[in-house]
Amino acid sequence: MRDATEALLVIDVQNDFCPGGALAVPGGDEIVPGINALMGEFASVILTQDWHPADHLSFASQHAGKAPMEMTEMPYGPQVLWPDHCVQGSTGAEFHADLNVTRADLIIRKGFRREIDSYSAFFENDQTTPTGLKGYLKTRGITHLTLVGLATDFCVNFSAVDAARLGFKVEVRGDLTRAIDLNGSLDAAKAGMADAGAVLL
Ligand code: VGL
Ligand code: ZN
Repeated sequence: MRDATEALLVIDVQNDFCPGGALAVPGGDEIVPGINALMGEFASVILTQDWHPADHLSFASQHAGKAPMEMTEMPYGPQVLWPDHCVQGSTGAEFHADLNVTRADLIIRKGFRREIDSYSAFFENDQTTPTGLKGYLKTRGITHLTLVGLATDFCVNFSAVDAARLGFKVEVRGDLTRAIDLNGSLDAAKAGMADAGAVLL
């Protein structure tokens, strides 16, 4: 067992990001057994849950003439338009049925404001609106984070970069993530994590 300064942060292991889901990440379900096993090493396990209102502005369906995976401009910058996914209360928003959610100390939901998407577990996509996770971790004395989950190049990447910038020691277990890989996003994510000092194992 690792000590109390270390936590496992499990990003968005939800039905919609697994095969058969609305925004399926190839092999997204393959990582669940390994994540459950890794939970056994950590005293503290934190889960994130993508949690959008049905009319969320990251959905292509909210933009006339736009298709999923096209880009738009939001007040905070460029934004990928996604298929409707992880709608609050839907089956797609639930965690994968085999994920050991009982081990979670905290479940942090994100993306619940219609106007702002939120990839990172720490800040929404405007890069300034906090989720509160930083305060939770700091007040518990947690300084080291291991990240796993979905998707490597979006929510895991943004969470890892923000965590490293906030001063946490960050390791991403690449074998326990899977990527969307849209227009070079995986290579960009790897470079961005390395720049920020997040170690990709
Ligand atoms: C995610 C796209 C949209 C993720 C969430 O969990 O990586 N990607 N919403
Ligand atoms: Zn989302």
